[in-house]
Amino acid sequence: MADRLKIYFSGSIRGGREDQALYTVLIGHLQDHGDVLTEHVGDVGLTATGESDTSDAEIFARDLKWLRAADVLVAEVTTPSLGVGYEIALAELDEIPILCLYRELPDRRLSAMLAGNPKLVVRKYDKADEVRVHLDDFFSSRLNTK
Ligand code: 6K6
Repeated sequence: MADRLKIYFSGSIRGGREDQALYTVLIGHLQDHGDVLTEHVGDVGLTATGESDTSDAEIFARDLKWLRAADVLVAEVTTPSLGVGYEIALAELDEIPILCLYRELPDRRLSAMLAGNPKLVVRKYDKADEVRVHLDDFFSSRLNTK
């Protein structure tokens, strides 16, 4: 049997947890396509200002290792996050295929550094279930590039 894909899911943590419940749903959809290395991003117990048993240096080293091992990066980019932007840039440098998922909101506009980047696949959606189609397209068309 072929190895399951390793998927790095990026979503805001210290940038704000407004979309935490949505991340959980998206992670569930992603698990239909492979193993999500970063399931904790959807964890309701992980708050923007909360403490964790793991130091920032350990989080950085662990996440970097997972990112470098990933076959694909999928990022929810509606809530702006320095960490998510950083992970996208690293994945781009490592030539890991990247899908950015974005909800259009009246008071938000996606950074030009993502919206204008031809190396990224950026897909807009409204409800979480609409993402399934974007994931099907992305995983069927992009993954032979690595
Ligand atoms: C506990 C309380 C607050 O934060 C924690 C534990 N932090 C993290 N745990 C795991 N991954 C993290 C953590 N902080 C950032 N990341 C990584 O950066 C994740 O892979 C996210 O995709 C991204 C979020 O960055 P920020 O800048 O929004 O935190």
